[in-house]
Amino acid sequence: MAAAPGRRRPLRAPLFLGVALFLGVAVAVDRSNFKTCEQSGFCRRQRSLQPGRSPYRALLESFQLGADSARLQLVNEVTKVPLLLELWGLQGNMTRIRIKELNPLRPRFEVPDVLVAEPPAERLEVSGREEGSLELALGPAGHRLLLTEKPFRMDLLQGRELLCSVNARGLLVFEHLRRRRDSFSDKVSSSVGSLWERIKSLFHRDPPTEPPAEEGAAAEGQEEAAAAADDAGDPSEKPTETPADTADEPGSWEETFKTHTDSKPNGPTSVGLDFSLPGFEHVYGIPEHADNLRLRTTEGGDPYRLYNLDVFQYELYNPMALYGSVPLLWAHSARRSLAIFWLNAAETWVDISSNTAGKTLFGKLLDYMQGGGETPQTDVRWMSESGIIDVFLLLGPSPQAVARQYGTLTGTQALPPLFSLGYHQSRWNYQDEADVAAVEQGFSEHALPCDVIWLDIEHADGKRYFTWDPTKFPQPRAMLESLAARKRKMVSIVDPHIKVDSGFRVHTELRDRGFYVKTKDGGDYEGWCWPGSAAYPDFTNPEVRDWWASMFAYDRYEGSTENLFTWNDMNEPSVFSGPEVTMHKDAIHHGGWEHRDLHNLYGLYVHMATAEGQIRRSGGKSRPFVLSRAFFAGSQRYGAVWTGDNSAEWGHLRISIPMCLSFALAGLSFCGADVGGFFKNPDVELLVRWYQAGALQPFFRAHAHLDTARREPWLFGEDTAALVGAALRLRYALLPYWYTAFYRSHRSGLPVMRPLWMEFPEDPSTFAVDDQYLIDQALLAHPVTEPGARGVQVLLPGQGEVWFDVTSYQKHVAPQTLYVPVTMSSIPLFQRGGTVVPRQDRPRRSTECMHGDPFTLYVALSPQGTAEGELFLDDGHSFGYAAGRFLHRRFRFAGGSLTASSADPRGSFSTRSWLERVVILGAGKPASVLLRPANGSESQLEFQHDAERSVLALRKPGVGIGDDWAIVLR
Ligand code: NBV
Repeated sequence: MAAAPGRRRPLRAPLFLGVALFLGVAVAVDRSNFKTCEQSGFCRRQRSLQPGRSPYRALLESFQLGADSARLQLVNEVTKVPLLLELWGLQGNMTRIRIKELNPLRPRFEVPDVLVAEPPAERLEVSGREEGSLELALGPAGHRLLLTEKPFRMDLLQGRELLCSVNARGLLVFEHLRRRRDSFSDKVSSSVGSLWERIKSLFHRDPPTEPPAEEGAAAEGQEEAAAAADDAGDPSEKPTETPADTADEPGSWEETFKTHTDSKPNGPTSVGLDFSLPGFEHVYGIPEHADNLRLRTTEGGDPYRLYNLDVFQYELYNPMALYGSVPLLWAHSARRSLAIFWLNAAETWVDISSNTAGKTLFGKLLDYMQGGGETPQTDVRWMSESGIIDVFLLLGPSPQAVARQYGTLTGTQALPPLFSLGYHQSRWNYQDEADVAAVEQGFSEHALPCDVIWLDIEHADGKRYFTWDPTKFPQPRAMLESLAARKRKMVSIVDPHIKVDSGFRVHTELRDRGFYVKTKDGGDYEGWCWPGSAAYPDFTNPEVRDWWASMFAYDRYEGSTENLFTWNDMNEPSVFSGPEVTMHKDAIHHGGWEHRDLHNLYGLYVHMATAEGQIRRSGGKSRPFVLSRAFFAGSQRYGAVWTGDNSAEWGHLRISIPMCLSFALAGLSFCGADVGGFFKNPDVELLVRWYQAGALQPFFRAHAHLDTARREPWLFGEDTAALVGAALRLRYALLPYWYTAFYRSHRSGLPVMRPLWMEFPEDPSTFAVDDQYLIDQALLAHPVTEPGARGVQVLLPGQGEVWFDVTSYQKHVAPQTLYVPVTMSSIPLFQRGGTVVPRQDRPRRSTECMHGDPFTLYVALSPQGTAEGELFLDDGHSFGYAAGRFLHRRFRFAGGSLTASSADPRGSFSTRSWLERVVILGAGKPASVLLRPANGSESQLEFQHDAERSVLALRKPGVGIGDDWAIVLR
């Protein structure tokens, strides 16, 4: 079935025509639509400053020690503008550094609503003082912060080990707020026009050939600069009018990109800072980029950009910004992990450099032989357009500790409703109610499990979200009820751009209440998007979020029912007519903040308000499911995210793994990529491989562009349907494990999908792997992502460990790189020896149908003959678990016995589910097997032993899944 011709409305703006014209044609991203660092005024300004010449000095005499924080002033010796530095040693091994203007002309934006609470602090103590430096002891982990006066620098140490230096390269930049000089003073000051050139010549030099930061040289430069500044009068009297930094550069007070002019009424406001990480060669994180898991150095190219953008047909392996941003960067070495969380929601660029970049292993070896060589070091430089500097150093030391630390700051992954871990069938668009019914029936007829059918923008009446197209979807409630009768759900799209139409109630209410984002001139901000002219609710305003949430009440979103959930797309926000396809930076939000200050937060707020709406419509009882395209730090608290508009290409299938892994490192565990690829038509091989890979990723949804051919799994013949069916059934069988993994992530902050190095942190061979990963701790996935593959090379890590092939039960000794031959039905997946994986092996139509089904435990023995695992169980949809209505079971195998006990005695939940089978991998043949229920009499269990594969299968223990028992092998 192809898309019905002529059903798209004619687009009104020429830009729309352009968009529409290239919709069907697969071309790569039009890079000219998006800024390079050079085209982004503040990035260019900051990047032109060379290392080693910091004008900042710490005024040690201003140091004050408070109850739990320390503060002191920094002064820019050129501009004389003072900054306030605040320091905290936070509980749980974190340090917070905040730098703002001491006396700003106006308040500067500080990111709200991202931290879940003010993180509790440890007591600080001054542990040393010398001429020109001061040392602070931070909390019980033995961390010390050494503050150097001139140039200002901070070194964070643990014992004798230097973990991180701040401003060691002298790249602290704080463009203070100032008044724009009028044309008269411009003329007067033209005599000092050359001042800027003089100062620039001091600070914008070619990189020094000698290592920088010799105090003398730097101080000399600063003195020269200060003297030059003094020529222009005493700048400290009127700091905000001092032209003595980059304020006069072109683009500082107005910036034009393509046809768009940014009025920049506040002038230059950017902030930047560098962090040196000795001992670290591997850095990760800062999603979203379509790049490798391990970040690359950015010298000679653009920095990684964090600016939520709707990038049409994004390219792979580059640092361009995409739909979401999380300013969290991880560093990992065999010795430890740490992370830098840069809490700033403005446009941000991140430069990465390294002293080992480009060096071969041989080169490094040569260095070592010639006397040790340099300690490897990575330098990271953050640059943001506005706001303040607010940085958290998460000091690990283990990867798990870093993940936990980030979770305590920004919250953990929301526990998804169980159905949302099932399979989702989407396309742009299912045409009408009959189409939805046919798709639903297709899944039933082909015995393919599916939990959710999705409706894209065409379902609404003229892209008026919260409504239904009266011709195509005249009976939404009946449609939803018939899905509910089949135990399936639906998701409808609700985008944040609202059609400007005086006959549309959603619009008129928002307009009348003054709830839209405003232009710089005070009118409602309007832009072009799918509905034509559209306005954008100001989600940064809590009242607007409250109103939006109220829109999901069953009587306000007419036709909605409790099995209807939500998809927020285009929430970067996407504005077809705006600069870089987004909102003008000088648009005004609640509180008078410019869009510039908080751009990267907009999508998070949309997600937050929508999730809140779903909770509210249920009277606070049900867990929401909301998928969002844009995100920021903390978005994990509101639901799922996906990697946007990918393409039906092998490269896009491959990159879905490192993309979701880097999301996971940034706290966003519920990640997926459009299965099959959004643009273009996948061939059958790619489609099948994508289903197999998608079945092993957290959010599992097939989705496709409007102009692609239909691709429901049964349209490609029986063989394909069978292959897809097998992948779907594997997913469903493993749902108890996925659900438990999500619960564990929700509780701990640890990701569900993990890079290998998180579990094998001391093994450098895992550090750059991004074609395989772990699902929680027990399963290692290496999906096939190459066309025509006959085999895959799987790295099985762990000295002295074993792994079991989940399909063949074959045991492999680690560490090794195993060649695994594959056919079209292969989904390479391994269970780690020493773990227990719960499954529900009865194929069903949807998760709801599996409710009460029995469980099988897969016990994979370690070489020591031990294993351990968990199962979390609740009603799958309510917040009851938070009030103790859950079961959290622990299974342990040791000394020939498998025992079941409670992992958390606070929970209780009654279920009819029972234990159907136990499969023990790596077991010898017992003489007999005894079941000893805690409350009941002992009995013998039937078993089968496969000697060749050392697999012992125990039949029907029959105990309740919530019961305590022991199974003893004799
Ligand atoms: O709503 C239409 C699409 C949607 O299908 C896709 O998943 C989103 O990422 N949407 C983007 C807008 C148009 C994309 C060309």
